[in-house]
Amino acid sequence: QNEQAYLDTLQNILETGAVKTDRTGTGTHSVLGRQMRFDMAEGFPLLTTKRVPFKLIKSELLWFLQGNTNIKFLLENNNHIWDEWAFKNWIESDGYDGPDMTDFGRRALVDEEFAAAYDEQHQIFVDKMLSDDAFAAEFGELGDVYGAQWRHWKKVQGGFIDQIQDVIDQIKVHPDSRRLIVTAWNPEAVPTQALPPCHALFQFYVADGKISLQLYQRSADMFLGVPFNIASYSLLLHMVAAQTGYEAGEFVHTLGDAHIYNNHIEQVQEQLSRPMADLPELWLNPEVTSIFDYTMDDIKIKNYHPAKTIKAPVAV
Ligand code: UFP
Repeated sequence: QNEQAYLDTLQNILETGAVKTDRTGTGTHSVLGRQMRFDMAEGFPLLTTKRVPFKLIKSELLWFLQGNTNIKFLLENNNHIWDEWAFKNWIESDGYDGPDMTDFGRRALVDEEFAAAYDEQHQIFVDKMLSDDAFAAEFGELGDVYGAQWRHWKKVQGGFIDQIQDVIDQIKVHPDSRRLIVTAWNPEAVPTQALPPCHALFQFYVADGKISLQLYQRSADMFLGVPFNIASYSLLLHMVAAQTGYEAGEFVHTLGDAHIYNNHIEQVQEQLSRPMADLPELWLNPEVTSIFDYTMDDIKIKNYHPAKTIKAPVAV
């Protein structure tokens, strides 16, 4: 089944990956160029060999689709995956007068006392974000992230491009087009981006009454990031399928630098030793008539019976 493609890629990277240093200083086993295919007819590819938190995937994708680049919406949904980037805005500002938080990601991993101080400041940050609109507008804003590139791509001559609306319109009018592309990669923005887009470009493809999606992901943290990315783009595929009248076909996941961090190896081995269960099913509310109108309650996963979570440190 589908999940095997993911497990095989993990195994292959462990066996053949080059030992490679990286930006975070953690070190990886890495390969260039791998591809995994997920056929939506086999079930929704939310991994079963460890629990993947679908709620976070759902709220993040809705956030992207809103064109929203302020983490307040995520916090309201108890989603903390983008917190660090906004937290950094705050601690580097004049308004911050707490203890020094420079390089907090790395220090929190190695220094317990610092980690406790960080947790405290992080909690203060989250509380302020949720209770103070002006604070949220100032420090919750991430700027050039997916929501901006997908929905408000800045034109050189002024004005914006809504790539998601445009691609959906194109799918409806020219389903056989070979230009059904959305790009997040903007070379002009890269030098000033804290995290240049990992999922850089994707393309839709229609044949035999089915719509498929291929993603080019330039950099892939196979253990922590990729299980999210697979589910997120499979969900997007289902939503676009529902809004264009096609059946959801395949999600084709093409990876650039596909790596396993050195501090994830035991976790990967644990996961590889686990049996797979049947994949769950996705339910989308059929009454929603625009891709921009889905809410948290319009998207549900059914019959998800994963093995338990496997914890691992995030490389920052
Ligand atoms: N990463 C993912 N998927 C994502 C995301 C990040 O795998 O959706 F946002 C990982 C890839 C890499 C790191 O390990 O985050 C980004 O670092 P870099 O920019 O150096 O590639």
